[in-house]
Amino acid sequence: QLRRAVCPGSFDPITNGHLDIIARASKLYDVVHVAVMINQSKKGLFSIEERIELIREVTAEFGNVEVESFHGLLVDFCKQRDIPAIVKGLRAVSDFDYELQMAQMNNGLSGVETLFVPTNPTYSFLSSSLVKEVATWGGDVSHLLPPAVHRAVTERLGRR
Ligand code: COD
Repeated sequence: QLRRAVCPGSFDPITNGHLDIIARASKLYDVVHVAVMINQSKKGLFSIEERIELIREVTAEFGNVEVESFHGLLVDFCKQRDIPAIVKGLRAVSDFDYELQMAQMNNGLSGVETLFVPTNPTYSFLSSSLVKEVATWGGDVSHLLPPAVHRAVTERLGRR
């Protein structure tokens, strides 16, 4: 039986921080599912389809990553695909409170386990929202994004 895990998120857009966690998970598991969770109340810079396309492009080299979107609870995504583990990156203590709550809630709902991978310190300050803010005002974010994603962000926000 294949060992599966999921890396969930909004990925609006995927950053080098996300990619680092997915790459590390892909070495630990046979199949890594990347779940782009749909949150209607958050209007993104990229559509769900665009996010999936970008993630597929930058994870293709790993060879064992499957990307799809999901509307609903993460535990239901896991149940439907027989996924026993959620892999999350932890950036700082500021992430910890909320991540612990979600991990305990998800475990209580369905028994799914959450594994935390410590973020590569190079990316510990990195989030999709900060990237978007800095890029909006013309700041250089090229070192924080895979090249294909950087191109997409520059195109979407316009060159300055
Ligand atoms: N370094 C390492 N890891 C990182 C970095 C970084 N710089 N940035 C992000 N990550 C990792 C973190 O593990 C993070 O959780 C994940 O990537 C996704 O990040 P984002 O910002 O794209 O996604 P979020 O925080 O919006 O994702 C939240 C979820 C979508 C996972 C959560 O809301 C969820 O599970 N929603 C589904 C509905 C549900 O089941 N709700 C009940 C939860 S108990």
